[in-house]
Amino acid sequence: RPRVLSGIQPTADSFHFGNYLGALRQWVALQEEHEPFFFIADLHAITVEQDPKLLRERCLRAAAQLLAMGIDPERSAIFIQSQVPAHAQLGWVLQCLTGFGEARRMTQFKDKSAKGGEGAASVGLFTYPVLQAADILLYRPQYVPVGEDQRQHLELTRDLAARFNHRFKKTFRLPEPYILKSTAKILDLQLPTAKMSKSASSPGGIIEMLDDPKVSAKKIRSAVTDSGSEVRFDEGEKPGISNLLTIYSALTGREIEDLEKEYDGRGYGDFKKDLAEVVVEFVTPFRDRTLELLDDKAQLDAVLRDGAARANAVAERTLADVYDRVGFVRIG
Ligand code: AQP
Repeated sequence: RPRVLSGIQPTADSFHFGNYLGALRQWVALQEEHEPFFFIADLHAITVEQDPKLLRERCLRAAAQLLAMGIDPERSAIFIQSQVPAHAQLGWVLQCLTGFGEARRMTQFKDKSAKGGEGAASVGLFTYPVLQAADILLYRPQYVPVGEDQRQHLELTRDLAARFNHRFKKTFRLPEPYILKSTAKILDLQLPTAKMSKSASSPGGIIEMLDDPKVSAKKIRSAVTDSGSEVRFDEGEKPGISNLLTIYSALTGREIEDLEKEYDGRGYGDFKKDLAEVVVEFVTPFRDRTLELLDDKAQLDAVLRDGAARANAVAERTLADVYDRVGFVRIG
C-alpha cells in the first residue's frame, strides 16, 4: 500500500474547520487504501513561544481529536514528532542543502514574521519548511494530504528531495501534494477573503471543533454575506455564501448545485439556519467522543507509543541511508 504522511500543530485547544475540511478529513479517507503516518507537530509548534504545560496538554488533545474523527490507530501510525528524533536529525542535513534565498521565498514565513518584524521571528520559524521537508521525506510517502496554504512547502520538499537524490544517490521519493480543490481553502467567516486561521482569524471568523456547539451555530448564523439574497456559488461576487456552501456540501456530501436549488428564492436566513443545524449535528458527537478519549490517558499513551515505534522503525532506516550517503562514519 502506498504511504501517506501528514502533520498538524498542537498550537490550539481545538482543531478548526479549516484544518478539518482542508486536510484532516482526507486523512481519514486515505487510510482505507494507504499506509498512513500522521503526526502531531510539537517541534514545529515551538517555532513560536509556547507554554510548556499547555503544549503537553494540547498534544494529547490533538491525539484525542484525531481518534474521535476516525483515524484508526490499527491502520494509521499516530505519533508525536519529538518522539521520533530522526525528524530533527534529517532536518539538519536538509538545512545544509537549502539556499538562504530559497528559504526566504517562503510566503508563510513572510506572513508570520510580518507582525513582529523579521528580527523578532526565531530562526526556527525561518527553517520550519525545511524541517517539514524532513518530516515528509523520512517516510517516502506518495501523498501528503494538506490545505492549499502548504503547496509552496511541498514544492520545496520536492526540490530538496531531487537535489539530495542528484547530489548523492536516489534516496527519496518525490511526494505529491494531495489537495482537494473544493475544500483547499476554507475562509474566515467574518473576512471571507482570508483563510480561516487560528492565529489570524477573529473569534467570530473561526469554527473550533471542540467549541460549545451553540456558539458555533451562532457564528454560522452571523457569518458575513454580501448584500444580495441569492444562495449561489460565486467565489468572486459572493465569497461569504460560497464559503458556507462549501462547508455545507462537505459536511453533508450533497452537491453544491443541489443546495443552490433547495435554497432558490429562500434567502440567506433559512440557509444559514439550516447550516447551523448541520454544524451542530456534526460537532456534538465529535466533541463528546474527544472528551471521552481525553479521560482515558492510558489508551492515548498506548496509541502514541505504538505510533512512535512504527514511525521510528521507518524513519531510522531512511536516516541511516542518508547518513551513509553524505559521508558520516558508521562505527561497527
Ligand atoms: N483555512 C484552511 N483551509 C484549508 N486548510 C487549512 N489548513 C489550515 N487552515 C486551513 C490545513 O490544516 C492542516 C494543519 O495545519 P497546521 O497545523 O500546519 O496549522 P496551520 O496551517 O498553521 O493552521 P492555521 O490555523 O492556519 O494556523 P496559523 O494561523 O498558526 O497559521 C494543514 O494541512 C493546513 O494546510
